[in-house]
Amino acid sequence: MLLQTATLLFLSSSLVSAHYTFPGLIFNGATSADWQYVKMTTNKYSHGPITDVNSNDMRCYKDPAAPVASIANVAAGSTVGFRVDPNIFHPGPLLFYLAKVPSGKTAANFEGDGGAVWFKIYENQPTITSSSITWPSGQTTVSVTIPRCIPNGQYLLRVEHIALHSASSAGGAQIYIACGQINVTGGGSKAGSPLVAFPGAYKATDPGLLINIYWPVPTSYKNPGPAVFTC
Ligand SMILES: *[C@@H]1O[C@H](CO)[C@@H](O)[C@H](O)[C@H]1NC(C)=O
Ligand SMILES: [Cu+2]
Repeated sequence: MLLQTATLLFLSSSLVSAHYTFPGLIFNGATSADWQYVKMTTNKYSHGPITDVNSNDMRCYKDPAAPVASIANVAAGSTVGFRVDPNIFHPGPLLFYLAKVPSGKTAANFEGDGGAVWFKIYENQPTITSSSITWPSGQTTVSVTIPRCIPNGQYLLRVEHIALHSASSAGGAQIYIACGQINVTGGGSKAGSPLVAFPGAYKATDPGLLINIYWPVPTSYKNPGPAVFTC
């Protein structure tokens, strides 16, 4: 009994310290200073997750007092990433979304609001065996290819990691996000789609958010949100 209590205490404290943020943008082969090109997030110190998918935090988790961040010039077709502080510790999928900045706004003053503006450009899939479902974990950087075909202009690049270790009850999934500010050059003429809104795209009861990943071991996994855009 004592041993169990000690184990539980250890587990819960290690889970708290396992939270993470995405403060550095990686582009043109270099990692920027923290929050230089990424909207500073409310969890910059706590590293804590969003658990309410109906919250406006689902857009960029932006700290209301965030300083204005810069806009990174990146080529369509190039790889853009985020430094993870400290690393992706929890089990769950990694997703990336883009939102085109509407005319009259810049990536620095656009918050990803205004309805259906987001399209998904990447999601990974777990490895499922008879005894476990697992995702890549421990990454200190994560990255995505900016689609070659999207029109030039400013976008928000939203990284999202969904931690599923306590997702067996609604609201238990932990969502870690941040938005980089980019200006895409050398692109094409195919606008991203399908477009979804945050909040709105996810429900707490989506099968990819309300799931016991331990027992019985799932035999399939469906990421939340829309289909991935392809050029
Ligand atoms: C975005 O890129 C275009 C094309 O290179 C450039 O003319 C424009 O000034 C850039 N905008 C920003 C905000 O960097
Ligand atoms: Cu955590």
